[in-house]
Amino acid sequence: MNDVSYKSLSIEDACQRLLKATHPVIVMHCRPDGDTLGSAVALAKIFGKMNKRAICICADKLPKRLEFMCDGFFTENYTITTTNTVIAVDIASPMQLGGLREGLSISLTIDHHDMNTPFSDNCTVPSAAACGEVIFEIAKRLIEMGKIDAIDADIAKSLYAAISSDTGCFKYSNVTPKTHRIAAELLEYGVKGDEINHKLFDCKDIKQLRAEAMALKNMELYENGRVAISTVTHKEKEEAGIESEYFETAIDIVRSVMGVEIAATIKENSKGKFKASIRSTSKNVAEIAAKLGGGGHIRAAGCMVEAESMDEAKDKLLSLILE
Ligand SMILES: [Mn+2]
Repeated sequence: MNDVSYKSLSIEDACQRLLKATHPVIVMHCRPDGDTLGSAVALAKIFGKMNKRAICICADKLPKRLEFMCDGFFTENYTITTTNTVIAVDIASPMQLGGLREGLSISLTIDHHDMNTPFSDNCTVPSAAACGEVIFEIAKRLIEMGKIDAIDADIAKSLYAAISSDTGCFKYSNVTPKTHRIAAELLEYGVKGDEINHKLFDCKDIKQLRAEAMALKNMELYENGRVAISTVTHKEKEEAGIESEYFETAIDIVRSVMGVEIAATIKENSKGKFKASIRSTSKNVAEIAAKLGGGGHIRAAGCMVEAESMDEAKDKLLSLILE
């Protein structure tokens, strides 16, 4: 992949690429979230308006809580040939293609991450809170070009879910006035925001709640309560019968403790593989993650911690946080 320079595309360029696409296959990032799924499904619906049948694929299984967003476009049974135009959404680096990394020829990536490792020609809008905002801009441009008639309630629903998902229900620091303007417009198209937000944020699988309870039970505070770290070992997960996917929101419990400025969780994904998620209200945690070979945003980052035991992983991370 070295020595290849990929083009940065404008919204207009991206639209031109979409118009030329044949048998579109839309790829989501591994460990899919609401933004990658909502963006992919919205784009598939936009293709539908241009009489192209698109499918949405992912290296990993969809978490149960997001299944309501699929609308029949997500599939696990597919073959990709040279006649398919492959488009990636919400993917910042080739790593995030997961098991699909080998053998996929991606024509276009539509994304919003500021720190990225390009792996195809890409239309990236770092000011967008969610990839869903970029897809919205693309839909608006396609309307101006006369290529689709409108953003209907069905497309609007997917875009709204994507944006709400990546902004934590419009409450993270990535939210801009424009985010709200787009969301307001989507509501005008008939989206039931309350229903979507209930499904995304208020209703949790019992396993997810048990995972959050475990995160709280295992949480320890340092530095007079300014740092909180919670751990869960492979053994603990197995004994509780809770799979890794249910621990995605455990970090939110840890960071919700009053006074905590830096929150982290360390999950032992499989034996000896320690995955850390770090959140901060002040310190640059992307730098901490980078020291361990990971990355992310200033306030939200992640990495793998090389260690023989959970205690060692925790000590390593804690000493970097306290530096
Ligand atoms: Mn996103």
